[in-house]
Amino acid sequence: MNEAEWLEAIQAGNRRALARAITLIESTRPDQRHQAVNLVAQARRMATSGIRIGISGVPGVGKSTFIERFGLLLIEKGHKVAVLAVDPSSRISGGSILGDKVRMPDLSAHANAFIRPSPSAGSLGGVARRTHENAALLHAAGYDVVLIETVGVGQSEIEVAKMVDFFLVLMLPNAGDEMQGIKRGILEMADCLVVNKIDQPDAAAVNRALNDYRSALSLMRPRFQGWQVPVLPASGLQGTGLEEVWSTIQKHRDLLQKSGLWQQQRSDQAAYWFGQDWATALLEALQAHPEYGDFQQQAFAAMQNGGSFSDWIEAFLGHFCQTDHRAKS
Ligand SMILES: Nc1nc2c(ncn2[C@@H]2O[C@H](COP(=O)(O)OP(=O)(O)O)[C@@H](O)[C@H]2O)c(=O)[nH]1
Ligand SMILES: [Mg+2]
Repeated sequence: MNEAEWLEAIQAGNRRALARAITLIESTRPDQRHQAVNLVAQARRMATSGIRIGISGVPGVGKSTFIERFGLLLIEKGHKVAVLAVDPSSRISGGSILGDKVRMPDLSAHANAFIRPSPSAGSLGGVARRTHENAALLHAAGYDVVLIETVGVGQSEIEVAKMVDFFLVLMLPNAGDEMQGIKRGILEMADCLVVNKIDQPDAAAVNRALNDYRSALSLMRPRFQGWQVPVLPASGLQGTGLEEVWSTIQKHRDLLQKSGLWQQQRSDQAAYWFGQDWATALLEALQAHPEYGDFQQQAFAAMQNGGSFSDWIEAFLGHFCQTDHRAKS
């Protein structure tokens, strides 16, 4: 089966073809990586509609619960929903697959939903890249909404923000008192903030949190002109506030599409991930060269004796790039 036929099968709803493609994407073998990049590039050309939504927040804030209710609501509206996760700790805990499916029992059982746990192999960069590629594939497979859950700790949020059209951040109501401690970085990335678990009894804390976040955000420069980041109350458990979140996402999309920023953000992101693949593939190709290790050791030894780093980089490029180039032409 060539790539075009493979994608045709995926588009036609063949789950085995989709599963095989995801296995390919999650492979770390260089030849399979290269094929995966081809497949994803074609998938991206085929599926130009669809939306990717990142959902972040500290562990326990209610992301998985929210995603289950939100996903079911979107299916009711006629969408097909896929859920992916970026959790670099899933290799250590090992429980992410089971955990997410157990936490989303109704969604994972639904014919119009597809849930894929975090790839567990490799670095955060590798995990994120594969999630980004899986999202493109899932759009091609007809899952027009892809929800990406990420643990709210540092770098993984930044990676997810680079692969989504809309970045949603869940907060707890009682965190309002700790506004000082909230990382400015996450507010800067958010397209919408949700104060979750408003079903819990302390209504005063909810209102305080809503006000605190609204005033904090009003002091910040908007990421997109004309978009003031909304702060919405919700309860993922009870399903309240979810309609408002969805209409906010649609408003955001309309605004960005009108100004061309939607397409701009997409192509910036595609260029970023291409750069990651490109750099990894080049490095792997160089490292596969039989003299690579010796050369690096020589450079290291020379540097210990006062050698110049840039001289060695120059020497490296001369040896591995120009000689190879000349040999081929
Ligand atoms: N009261 C209340 N509890 C919730 C809500 N959403 C989630 N929870 C509970 O909070 C805990 C963590 O939820 P989970 O969705 O796994 O959080 P995650 O770690 O952010 O994915 C679970 O015990 C949920 O039942 C909510 O809206 N209200
Ligand atoms: Mg979760």
